[in-house]
Amino acid sequence: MSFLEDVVSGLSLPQKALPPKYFYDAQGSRIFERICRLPEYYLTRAEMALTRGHIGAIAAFAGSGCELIEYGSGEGLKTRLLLRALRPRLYVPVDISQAALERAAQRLAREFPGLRIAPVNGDFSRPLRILSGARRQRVVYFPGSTIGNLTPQEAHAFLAMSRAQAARMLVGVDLKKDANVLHAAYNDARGVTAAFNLNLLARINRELGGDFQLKRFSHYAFYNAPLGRIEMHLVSLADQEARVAGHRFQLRRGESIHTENSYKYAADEFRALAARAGFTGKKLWMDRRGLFALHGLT
Ligand code: AVJ
Repeated sequence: MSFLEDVVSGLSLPQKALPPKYFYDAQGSRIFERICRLPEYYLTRAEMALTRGHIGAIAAFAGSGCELIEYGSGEGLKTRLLLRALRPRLYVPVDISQAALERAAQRLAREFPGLRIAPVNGDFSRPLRILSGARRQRVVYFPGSTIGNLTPQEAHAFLAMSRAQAARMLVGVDLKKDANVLHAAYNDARGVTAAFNLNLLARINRELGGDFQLKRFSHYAFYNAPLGRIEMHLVSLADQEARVAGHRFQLRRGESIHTENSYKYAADEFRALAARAGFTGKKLWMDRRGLFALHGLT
C-alpha cells in the first residue's frame, strides 16, 4: 500500500488511525534522534548501556561467523558495537528508507573493511526473500523496542516468520514499569515528542497535498495499563474538515487520530509470546536499573 492509500484508509476508520512507520521521513528521523537524547526518554540510553555492558555474552550467544540480519538501517552506535564484537560473515540491514540504507552501508563499509554488507529495502511486515546460506547461522537483530509498535498478534506473526529464517534472535524490548516514568518518556517537557507526532500531519501536507492545520491538533499520549501500551494520538481541537488529495475527512472537537502504540512487556510476558511463536527464551540482558531488556531467543 502507498502512503496515500494508508492515509485514506486510516482516516476512514471509525477510530481514525495512521501507521507509525510514516513518522520517519527526513524531518521525522531528525526529530526522533532528538527524542533519543531527551532526559525523559530512557529507552535508547538503557539499551545502549546494556549492550555495552554485556557485549561479550551477546556476541557469544550470536556465535562467531554468523549472518546478522538487522531490522533498521544500522546507523546507530549499538550496531557498530555489535559488528565489532560479532564479526559476522554477512550483515544484512533491512530498512524502509533506501536513502538511510545507502548512507549507513557506505559508512559501515568504510569502518569495517572486509565486512560483507547486503542491504535490503523493505520492512518487517513481510518475509525476506534474500537469503542464501544456512538458517542455522542466521541471527535476526531487532533492537530499539520497535517490536512494541506491533500488536501482540502482529508481534507473534513477526516472530514466527523470523523463526523460519533464523536460528536465533536478539530482540530489544521496553519493560513494563511505573506508569509515571512511561508517561514522562512520551510527554517530554521540551515538546519534542509532540513535534514528532505532529510531523505526521505535516508530512501528509508536504507529500500528499493535505491541508491539515497543525495548530488545530494537540499531542496526546498516555499509558493504557490494561493493554500494556503507550498510545499516541493527535486530538482535534475543533470541529474541522481536512482534505487530502481530493478526499475530505471530518473531525469533531475532541476526536483523535491514533498514531502509535508502544507495547511494554515484562520479561516473562515477552518470553511467553516468543514461546508461542516457537522460540525459547535463552538469554535475558537488562540495564542496571531494569528499564529495558534484550532477549536472546533460540
Ligand atoms: C522507535 C517505536 C521504539 O515506541 O518508543 C518515541 C518511537 N514514539 N517516542 C517508541 C517513539 C514516541 C519509539 N520506537
